[in-house]
Parts: sequence; structure tokens; C-alpha cells
Amino acid sequence: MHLFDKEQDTIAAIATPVGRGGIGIVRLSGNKSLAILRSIFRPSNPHCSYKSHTLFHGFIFDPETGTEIDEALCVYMKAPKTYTREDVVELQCHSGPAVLRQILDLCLRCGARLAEPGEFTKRAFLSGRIHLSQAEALKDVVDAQASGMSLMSVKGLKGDLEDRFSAVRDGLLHCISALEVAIDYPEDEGEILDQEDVKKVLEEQVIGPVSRLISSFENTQVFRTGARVILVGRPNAGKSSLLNALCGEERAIVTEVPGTTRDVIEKNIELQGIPIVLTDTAGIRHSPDPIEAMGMERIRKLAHEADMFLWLLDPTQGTGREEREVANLLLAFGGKKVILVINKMDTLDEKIRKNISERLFKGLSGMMKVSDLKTLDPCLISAKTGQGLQQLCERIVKGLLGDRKAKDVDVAPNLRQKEVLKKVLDHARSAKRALGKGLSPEIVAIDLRQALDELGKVTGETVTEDILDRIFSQFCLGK
Ligand SMILES: Nc1nc2c(ncn2[C@@H]2O[C@H](COP(=O)(O)OP(=O)(O)OP(=O)(O)O)[C@@H](O)[C@H]2O)c(=O)[nH]1
Ligand SMILES: [Mg+2]
Repeated sequence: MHLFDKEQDTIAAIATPVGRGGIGIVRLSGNKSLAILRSIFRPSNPHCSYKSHTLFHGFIFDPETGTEIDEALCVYMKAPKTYTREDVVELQCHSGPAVLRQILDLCLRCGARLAEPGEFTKRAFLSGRIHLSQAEALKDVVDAQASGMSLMSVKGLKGDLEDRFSAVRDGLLHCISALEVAIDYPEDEGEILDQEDVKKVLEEQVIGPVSRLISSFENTQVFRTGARVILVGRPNAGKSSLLNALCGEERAIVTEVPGTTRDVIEKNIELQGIPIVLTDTAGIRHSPDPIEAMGMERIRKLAHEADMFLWLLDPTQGTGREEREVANLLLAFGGKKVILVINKMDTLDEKIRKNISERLFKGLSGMMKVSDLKTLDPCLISAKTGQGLQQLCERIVKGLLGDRKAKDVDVAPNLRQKEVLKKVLDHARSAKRALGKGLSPEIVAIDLRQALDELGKVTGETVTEDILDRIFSQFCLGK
């Protein structure tokens, strides 16, 4: 891939998040990097050699006024053993927005251009240092909100996804070359073309693996997007106490007064690698209080976004009108997962504890169909003592993942890659059908070449400049 004029500039950007912090890094890439460094950096050692890949201590100064801007460590990394395969300089300064901004301005004044978002990584890709799938995985590593997603992305970063794409590519090439020989010798086509071999390779190296990659996208979606889990139940059931217990801090106010929570309270937590927005809500009941009524209206609006409800019951209060209200709400959003949580188990004596589920179910049976009730396999907990919380967390994860296991998280394509892979699959299937119908090798080959062409959009071989721009523009500045 050739470099465009723009790609010959030396680029600069602040590579760390802007704000106060220990270290802030300004990064340069391009053939003027060393010259720019020399013009703004005064090394402590006057005989500094700027040996490649070595840290040097000194001061950054304004060459026009001589003013020292910051004390810094700098490193010059000579091409090609660098992130972009170009000359790279990193200035490790103190992280303050004003300091970093001034240092970046110095670099721009001395001949660098402000980097576009993702431009360092784009250069790493254009120079052939990383594959496109690795660049995209890198963005996911940076964006990951929870460990499930970051572990998956690191596999992509290492090249696992690229290996899968490359195996599919080999399969397609194998089939295409078999067909091409048959096209070149049409009179011997019947003898030359091993149809069964082409079908087998197409199925085992293309259709099967691509289908699995597409379903791994669906299967791992919850790790990317996370899930909203909403706590509902009558006032005083212990919803806020449970939220606090699950997030390990006093996020929501807890009192013995029913109707304490009136607004929606959210807290991000992570369960087995899944990012979860845990949402506490106002207790559900008919209340003359207009603020409580507004709180309930909010629950109704938010319920659309729920991936799961935790319905809390308070065994000290039993079941009544409030539970009927909750049941109606949940039935209105039928199809969403619900875990019935019986709280305050610490308050019950041994005898009641044993058959508490049956007792409460009896109360609920007048409000819901038996078939709906059966799906509500209850979880017994105490938000106060922590009893049963571990099992509840496991139930939440199981409810979100189904039969999949969090530890099975495998490398998976992102949305863009998945959409491309679907087209690869369509062409491969169409080629297989054409083979089955005994159509000519030319026709079959057309589909396979199209599949190969599509595959090039994920490996980067046939990707266009505007798709690249779209991919890299989603990166943060300085990456
Ligand atoms: N013994 C015991 N008390 C609990 C437990 N969970 C909550 N409580 C108490 O029950 C009362 C209500 O708890 P909250 O967490 O405020 O209940 P809530 O469902 O958020 O109530 P509203 O916000 O009013 O809807 C408080 O006095 C808590 O200390 C529990 O597991 N055991
Ligand atoms: Mg509350």
C-alpha cells in the first residue's frame, strides 16, 4: 500500500488523557521527529547522543524565548522498530492540561502537524506493522469498560482474529485455484476438477469457520454492550440495600421509611467480565405523593431498556397489592428475564425459612399465570448479611449468558467485521449451491472471488481509503 502525501508529514499529539496526573506524554511520528526534539529539548547531559530507544532527562524549552516549560524524560525511537515504523519521539512530561498544550504547540511550531484521531495506528497499519484486525482490536482494548471485553480484544490484538481470517482466505484461494485449472482446460474439466474436494474445503475452511465467527459476535455481544439490570419491588423490600451490597459502597440512601428512593439510581459494576448498569428504583405502590408517582413513571420508561429485572420480595411483609403492581409492570414487559429475589432471610426463623418460597408463591399465584411463576425460580438472600449474594450474582450472569460460560469468551469480530463476514458467507454458500447444481466453474469462481474480495475488507487487502478513514476516526487522539 502506498503512502499518500499526508502520510509523509511528521505528526504530533498528546497521547495521554488530558487532565491532572502523574505523567503526560506528547508523541511525534515522522522523519522530522528527531529534529523537532533537538530544537525544544535541553538534555541534562550536554553530550547527549540521542541513542535510539533510550531515555534522556532534560528540560523542554521554547526555542524563541528560551523559557523552560517542563522537566521531562524523552525517548527517540529510530525507524523501523517503532509503533509506526517511522521515527518516533515521546516526551514524558508532567500531566497538566496547560503544560501539555504548550509542549504540543511547540512541536507544531517546529514543523509537526496535529495528528488526526487514530493516525499513529493508521500509520502502523499502512506501514504493514499491524494487520487491520489488530488495529481494530486495539481500539476495543482502549474502549473496553470491563475485563471480558478487554480480554477478548487482547486476543485480537495478538493476531488471533487475523489467523482465523487468514485460514478462511487460504480455503477460498484453494477452491479458486482448483476451479481456475478447470477453467483453463475446459475439455478435461470433468477429470481435473475434484468437486468433492472443493465442496469439502468450502464447508470446512470457509462456511463453517465464518458462521462460527458470526455467531461468536452474537454470543459475546453482552461483553461489549453490557446489560441493564433493574431492581424492582415494593417499598422497603431492600432494593437500595441490595444495590449497595452489590457495588460495595453506600451509593443509595437506605432507611426504614417506605418510599425512601424516589428517583432512578445507577451504578456500574462488573460481574465475571460483563459490564452491568445496576439500577435502583422507587418502590412500586399506589401513592398520593406526586414525587413517588413521578419515580414510578420513570421506572416504566426505563423498563424498556432492561435486560433483566431483579424482583425483590420482603418476606416480613408478604405479598399484596404492591406485588400485583409489580407483576403487572413485568407482564407488560413480558419476555424480559426476571429473577425473583427473596430478601431479609436473616430475619426469618428456621421454620419459616424452610418453606418461605412456597408461601410467597402461593400469594403470587393469584396474580400471575402458573407458567410465568415457574420461570421465577427464587433466589434467597440477605442484603444485610450478604447471604446468598454470590449465588445471586451467578444467577444474573447465567441469565445474561444463557448456556455460555464467561470463561469461554473467545476472540470475536466487531460489528463492522461481522457485517462483512456475512457477505463472505453469502457468496461462499452461493458458490456451494452453484457447485451442487453442476454449474460451470466460471460461475462458481465468480462467487468465490467476491467472497475473497469481501474478506479483504476485514484483512485490509481490499479496504478503501474512506473505510479506513471511518475506522480510524473512531480512535481517540494520540492513538
Ligand atoms: N434485616 C434486614 N433488613 C434489611 C435487609 N435489606 C434491607 N433491610 C432494611 O429494610 C429497610 C428498607 O431498606 P431499603 O434498602 O431502603 O429498601 P428499598 O426497597 O430501597 O425501599 P424504598 O426505597 O423505600 O423503596 C431498611 O431499614 C434496611 O436496613 C436485609 O436483608 N435484612
Ligand atoms: Mg430504596
